[in-house]
Amino acid sequence: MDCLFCSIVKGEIPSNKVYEDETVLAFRDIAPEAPCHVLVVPKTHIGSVDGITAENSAVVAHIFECIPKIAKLGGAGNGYRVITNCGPDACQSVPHLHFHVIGGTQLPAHCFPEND
Ligand code: DGP
Repeated sequence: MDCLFCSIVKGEIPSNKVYEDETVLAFRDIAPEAPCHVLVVPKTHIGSVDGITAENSAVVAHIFECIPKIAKLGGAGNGYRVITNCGPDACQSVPHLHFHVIGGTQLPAHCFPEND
């Protein structure tokens, strides 16, 4: 199966790596929306939040254990936001589960700034 983030995990496509261990890879987003914009992905393929099961959820727990360290390494000094888009209505563009870690600046209070 052709998957962009699987190719990044395998090193076939280069990435700006922030953190890596045996189950998780974190790398900088190609189109950053903040000074810190890191994507955290499981090395095994899970399509999205919809693909999380009792069998694979340990890797998701591990991702969340790693996120505070990744946020610090990525430059989110004073707080950050963790976002995952799931499915077309949420504009998920890469069908491999990933968590955006966004920070390094003051973020708007709401997802929809017009509600601020
Ligand atoms: P989403 O829209 O939630 O599926 O986020 C996908 C993100 O992936 C988007 O912010 C841009 C990023 N992205 C797409 N292609 C690449 C790539 O080749 N390298 C890197 N580092 N990021 C990518």
